Amino acid sequence: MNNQKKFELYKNMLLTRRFEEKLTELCKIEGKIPGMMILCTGQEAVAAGVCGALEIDDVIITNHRSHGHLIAKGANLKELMAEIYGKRTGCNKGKSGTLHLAVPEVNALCTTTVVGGGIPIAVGTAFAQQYKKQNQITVCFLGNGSTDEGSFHEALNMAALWNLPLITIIENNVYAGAQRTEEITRVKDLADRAVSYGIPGEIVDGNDAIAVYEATVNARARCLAGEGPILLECKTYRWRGHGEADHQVYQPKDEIAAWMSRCPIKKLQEELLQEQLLSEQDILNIEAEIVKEVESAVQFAEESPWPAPQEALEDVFV
Ligand SMILES: Cc1ncc(C[n+]2csc(CCOP(=O)(O)OP(=O)(O)O)c2C)c(N)n1
Repeated sequence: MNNQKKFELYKNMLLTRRFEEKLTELCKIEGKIPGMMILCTGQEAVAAGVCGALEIDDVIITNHRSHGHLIAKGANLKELMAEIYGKRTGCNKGKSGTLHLAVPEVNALCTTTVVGGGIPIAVGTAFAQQYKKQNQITVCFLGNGSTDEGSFHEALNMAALWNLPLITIIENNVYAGAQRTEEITRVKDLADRAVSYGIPGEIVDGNDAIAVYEATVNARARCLAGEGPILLECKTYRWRGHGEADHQVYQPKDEIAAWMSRCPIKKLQEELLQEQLLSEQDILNIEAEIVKEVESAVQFAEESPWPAPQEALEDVFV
């Protein structure tokens, strides 16, 4: 992996972290951000590593924990922030809010909050890519909870049977809502579920952006070689609650602390320092640049107009 890519992964993770930290502040100020707020804090290495291995033409289909995926795929930060505010300048003209974001310019086609709802859509886009002989693949991001849905099993079976260019990323962050994985399934490693469909399933350290990147590069090459789908289970942890209104009473404090000590951003930062690819001063400069970028996204969103009521039915199927 070249040094440029390592910087890119680092910056991407940091940008997502600072963007979401800003969202945690904003959603506590009444009237700033409407609706539920779901963050991927602690899981940034999965988003950066996977999307860092993709080309812009590759499609991603994501779920309710999508900010990191969209930022890493190259979404415009100002338009993303404006959308989360519900403003007309947002990437979906203020109609999606945070939970249904789509950024078609970078082929982030769909965020669905229906658990397990993304994978049948991803089978559709992967089928189209194969049918049209496009040199592109589809990536579907799912939480561990979605692997207990029927849609997951039907879709993977079909993708396997048709040899589709599909990478399924399971972000196993230990919980689905307030339930631990072991309360829901006896399967310890969700990557094992791939065996049922005759496709490979790999376990990846989801807090190691470089490991995630390399696994995705290999998986993508496999898809493009026509060898069919693959499942990657990225083992990670969500630092925050299911949503920002969740007080995490069911998450043991020492468990959270143990995973926080394995922060994916700190990990890569230490590696870059050790390899002398970054200096302490570079870290301060990158940090300042990112904080500025987030602040200007907030300013853009604040200053943007609300959509007019008569625009409510534009660009939607009714
Ligand atoms: C079909 C369906 N069932 C239930 C819900 C309610 N729900 C929203 S998120 C969630 C938990 C999802 O857990 P997981 O897939 O592991 O993703 P995570 O939130 O951990 O990233 C549930 C049950 C839903 N949105 N859709």
